[in-house]
Amino acid sequence: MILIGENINIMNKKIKEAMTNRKKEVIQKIAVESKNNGMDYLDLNIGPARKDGPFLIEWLIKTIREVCDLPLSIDTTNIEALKVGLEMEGEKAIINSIQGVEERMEELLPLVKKYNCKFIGLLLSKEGMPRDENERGAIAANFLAKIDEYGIPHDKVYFDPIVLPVRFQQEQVVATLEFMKMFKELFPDCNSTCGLSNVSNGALNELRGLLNRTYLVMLWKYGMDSAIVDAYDKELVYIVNQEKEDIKNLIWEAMDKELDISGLSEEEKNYVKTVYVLQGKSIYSDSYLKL
Ligand code: THG
Repeated sequence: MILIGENINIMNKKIKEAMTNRKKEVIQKIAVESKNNGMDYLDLNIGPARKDGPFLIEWLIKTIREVCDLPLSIDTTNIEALKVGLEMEGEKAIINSIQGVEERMEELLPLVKKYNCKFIGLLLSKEGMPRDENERGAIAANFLAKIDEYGIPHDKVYFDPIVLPVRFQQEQVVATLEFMKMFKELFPDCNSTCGLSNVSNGALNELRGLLNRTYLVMLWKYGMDSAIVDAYDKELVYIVNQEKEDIKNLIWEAMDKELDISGLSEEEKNYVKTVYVLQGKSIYSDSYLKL
């Protein structure tokens, strides 16, 4: 499982302030800590960065390169900024992301070809968000046809089936799982990734890590190759590094059958209840652990 640290993200107030005022130390601290905590990549999310994009990304990458050698995932809708990043990082970089919409694919796949880099193929179409696992499959198939047109090897793509918040869109959380169940059969030589923390957006803070970790382990069972994650969730890294096999095995077991949880520890009960919520077998509510 390849882990991409999500924490250098302009949506976060402190990071936004550090980017605006070019405060190196704030960014460098997160980069170093993300690597120390076990991340394989850093996601640099600068959003639309309308005017300043190319300067901002150049500053960010230089700043990070003073202290950290992790490869980067470049997350911006500003194409000029993206090009600057690709020029600096070349084939090590990941473009985050290219939407499965004709104009976007035609604009950005040539960059993949030029720089020989990887990219995240976001399973959105011109109709917007897919409604279920079958629409995700159709968008991915159409995307792959375009990838072939450009002669791009399949291992360059990381399809992102779009993770949505369980608090607001529980049925979409299930659809993404159902899609991943079919993924390796439909697209055997392609990779997969996702923005894991989306699943817990809007949920109570004390539930977020539990929801994120449980969902990652569930997606992993179906072959998810990578995820954009909170680099400060140490428990998540332990599980991925197979230092918490009891928890992983429990989650995988709960996915296949209704477990009697009466003899389990509090922690184990919480994971099992979370599996049932993420499978759509129990309804999400802020108090689901107490039921
Ligand atoms: N797919 C792809 N890229 C993505 C996403 C995706 N990039 C952005 C996002 N989704 C993944 N990254 C994040 C980063 C932060 C959070 C969620 C997803 C997050 N942050 C908390 C918040 O906003 O409440 C806390 C921020 C903080 O620490 O203060 O939830 O789906 N390809």
